Amino acid sequence: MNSFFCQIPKAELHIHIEGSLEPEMMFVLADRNNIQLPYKSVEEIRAAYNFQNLQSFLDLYYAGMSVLQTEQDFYDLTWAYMQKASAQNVRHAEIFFDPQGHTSRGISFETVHRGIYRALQEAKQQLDISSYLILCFLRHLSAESAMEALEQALPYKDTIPAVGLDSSEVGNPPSKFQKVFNKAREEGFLTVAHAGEEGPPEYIWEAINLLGISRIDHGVRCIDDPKLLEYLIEKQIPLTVCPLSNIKLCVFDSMAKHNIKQLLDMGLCVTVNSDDPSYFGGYVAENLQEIESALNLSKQDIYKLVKNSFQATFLSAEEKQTRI
Ligand code: ES4
Ligand code: ZN
Repeated sequence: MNSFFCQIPKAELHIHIEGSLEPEMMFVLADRNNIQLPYKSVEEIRAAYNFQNLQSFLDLYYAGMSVLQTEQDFYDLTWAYMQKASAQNVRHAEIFFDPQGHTSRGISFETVHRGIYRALQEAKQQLDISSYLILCFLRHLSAESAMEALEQALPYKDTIPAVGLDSSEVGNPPSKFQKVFNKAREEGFLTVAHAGEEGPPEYIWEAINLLGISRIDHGVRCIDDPKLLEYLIEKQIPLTVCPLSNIKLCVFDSMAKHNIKQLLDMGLCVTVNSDDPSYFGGYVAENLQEIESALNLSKQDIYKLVKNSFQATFLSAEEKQTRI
């Protein structure tokens, strides 16, 4: 790893905490909780991470979560990510968690939240990284299930500034969750949504017009809609792009074909993020390094990307200055 990509101060805005579960920790937690994994070694797990599309990844991602059982497990998971983020000079992180992936297995919302949030508080104290939590609704489940997750989050509202939308995109448009997002906004949550990862530009329009989003997660398929491009540029709606994720999930055939440089040159507010770093082979610094070499980015391009990352946070203007 080239130290420049590690040392440059950055914010990370698109990281699923469950997607930072490294195979080594998966074995430790499986042992601790007496869970039998369908793998014999760390190498065997890594070898299984060969995905054809988003769904083939999600199948392993949900299976991997099964080792997360206790508050301590969620703490350990989150603390490990924050240490990694600290080593890469991430100054601020906005972190997704998938409560329905846990409550559906009988783990309480409180257990999940307490473990994650305690690690974030300690990271602020000990590592000087600020963070926000974003509750993601699983879009392959019903709107009623999402509403239930929102209700469960209300007592913790002060510690969860935003809600988002993730999981299987195609066939589960943002419009399916309009009511839930309306309620979330009434309750004071900011909103984001995964859109235009595998799904069409229409899903990005829906996220903007029906869900009132402040940011789009992925959004790379905006390239197919000139009117949408114009709108995203004019309003400077940020895209949280995840280059290694897009290659691993075959959204682009190779990094050389990724459109992030094109979007940047057109004037969109694009940022670089890791998505599910354990599954996709790198944290945010590796993502920056991979696009730099594949797309011939200049130092100016890298500065612009990390500047955008702070611009696109939910921090106030004053807080942004103190983090950079
Ligand atoms: C995800 Cl890459 C991606 N896309 C949609 N949902 C997700 N959940 C975790 N990673
Ligand atoms: Zn994601």
